[in-house]
Amino acid sequence: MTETPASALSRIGWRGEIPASDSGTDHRRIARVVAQHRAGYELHDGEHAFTAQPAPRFLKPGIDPGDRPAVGDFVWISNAVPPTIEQVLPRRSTLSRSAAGERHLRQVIATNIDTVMVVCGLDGDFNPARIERYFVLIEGSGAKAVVVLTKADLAADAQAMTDQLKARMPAGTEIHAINAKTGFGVDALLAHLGPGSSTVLVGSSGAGKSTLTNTLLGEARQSTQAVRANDSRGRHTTTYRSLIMLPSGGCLIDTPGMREVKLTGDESFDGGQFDDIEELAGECRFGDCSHLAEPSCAVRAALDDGRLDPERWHSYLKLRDELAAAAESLEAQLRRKSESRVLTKALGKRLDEKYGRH
Ligand SMILES: Nc1nc2c(ncn2[C@@H]2O[C@H](COP(=O)(O)OP(=O)(O)O)[C@@H](O)[C@H]2O)c(=O)[nH]1
Ligand SMILES: [Mg+2]
Ligand SMILES: [Zn+2]
Repeated sequence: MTETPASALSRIGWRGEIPASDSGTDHRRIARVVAQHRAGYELHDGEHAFTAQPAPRFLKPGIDPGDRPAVGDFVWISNAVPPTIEQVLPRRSTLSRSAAGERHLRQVIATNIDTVMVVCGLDGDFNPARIERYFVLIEGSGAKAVVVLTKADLAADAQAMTDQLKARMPAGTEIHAINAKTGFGVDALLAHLGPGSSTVLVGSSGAGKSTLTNTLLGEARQSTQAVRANDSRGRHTTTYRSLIMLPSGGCLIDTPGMREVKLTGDESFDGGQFDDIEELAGECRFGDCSHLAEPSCAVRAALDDGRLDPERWHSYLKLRDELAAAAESLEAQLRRKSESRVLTKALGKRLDEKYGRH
């Protein structure tokens, strides 16, 4: 097979120079991971879709799941049969969350994306606290967060809900109310979906991510399903993440709904999302003010006179505590890992001494 031309790579969201293959092996080329299945990876080189297997080192049990190829990755492929993913190219952004379960492992949602669209329905799905939570998750990803409010046609007053959210989010947050089915309002999203761009859709199941994907595609490629009437919940019709090339030139990653938006511990509030609250807390008389009963508490004063929305305050407290707990468990996990690496090394050394190096 021949090398992938730059024009084809740009169709799959590649920007800039094509790096030289560094290992000196012949017949290596770049492709992008468009989907991951139990049986292997689906890739695209801008011209053709094909399947590939990960190199054996990606399958070792000890490897950080975050280091395995993920949807959105640009990878070096060898032309073995079947083709093998030899190497993951450096990522320009990575969106991860903490995987469900007790072992706090990070799960990569998508890589090399420019924009994360947080999709939320203006029906019973509408939940500003959840959107705030997504923003914390996205903060350190390297991508820009945009809010897409779907089902504007179902809301009694879509504008009022949009304004309510706008008041709560950081100044300058892009919020678009749309009808994902008819495409009303979708033009405003196209600025993020041009050639060379990559966007991932996140949000609850039933929010309208696949409907929006189909509308942008102009065809019903992603299957969609009606939400339950009583709680607006979806039924997880989309079962795996997949990267799709749009007629507008950009790449779009549709994802299954997330039941849980768990922080990984790597996030921070440095993105400025809660600057106003942190500024208020800095004005309290006591540096370690708990904002519960101390005199001259600037936070309570702001809550009392309505400058600070109590829901936003609670959401901040919750996320702050959760972030601290996640950071602690992430650190413990990394410590355990480095300890076990030291132990494995020590064991290897003892065996070498006993039996000699093979
Ligand atoms: N009325 C209306 N229905 C929508 C809109 N967006 C999605 N839906 C419906 O909501 C249901 C769930 O949509 P789907 O795209 O499968 O959600 P996903 O789980 O986020 O991919 C489907 O029945 C869609 O037709 C919208 O903007 N307006
Ligand atoms: Mg879907
Ligand atoms: Zn205080």
